[in-house]
Amino acid sequence: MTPTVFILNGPNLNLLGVREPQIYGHETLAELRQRCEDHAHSLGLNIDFRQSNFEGALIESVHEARDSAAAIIINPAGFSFTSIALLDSLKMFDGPKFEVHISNIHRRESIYHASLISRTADAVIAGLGTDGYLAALKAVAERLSNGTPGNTSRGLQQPTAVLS
Ligand code: CA2
Repeated sequence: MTPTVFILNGPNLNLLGVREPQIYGHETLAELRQRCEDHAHSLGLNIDFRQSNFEGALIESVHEARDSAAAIIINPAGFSFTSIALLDSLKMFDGPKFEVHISNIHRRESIYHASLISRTADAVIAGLGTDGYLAALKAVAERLSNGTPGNTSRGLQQPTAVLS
């Protein structure tokens, strides 16, 4: 079965491509979604791409991912720096989880430096623009095919040979 990756986007990212293009670029969220879908299919993955401005809705998506997703890619946006509740929900997800930021949060004002979500993310990609989502998808595909933790029955096939 083709594994599904949840791609979750936090508050205000619905305005991608509309506001502050000097920071976030010109691509809209709909265009990004299409690019992610195409890239995922080329990697043998399905995606479920969501955006919400509501903390609880994002948390419920993470809960849903526990049963239906092999991995999570999340751009928590402003909730990165405030939401212990979102952090707690992600801790309950056993598969690979990658945090993506379009901008390089470490080069910005100090309020953007300390992501709570990074405490549970397997990896953080920041500053690659929206290509960071594609890089995360590639990393997910590699993780799942390597059989590293998180590759459960929901993931890709187990490797045919295991070196010891
Ligand atoms: O760089 C990122 O992806 C961020 O997660 C974006 C967040 C910001 O709080 C993080 O520090 C870094 C802000 C998202 C705001 O979304 C907008 C989208 C388009 C135009 C303006 C804001």
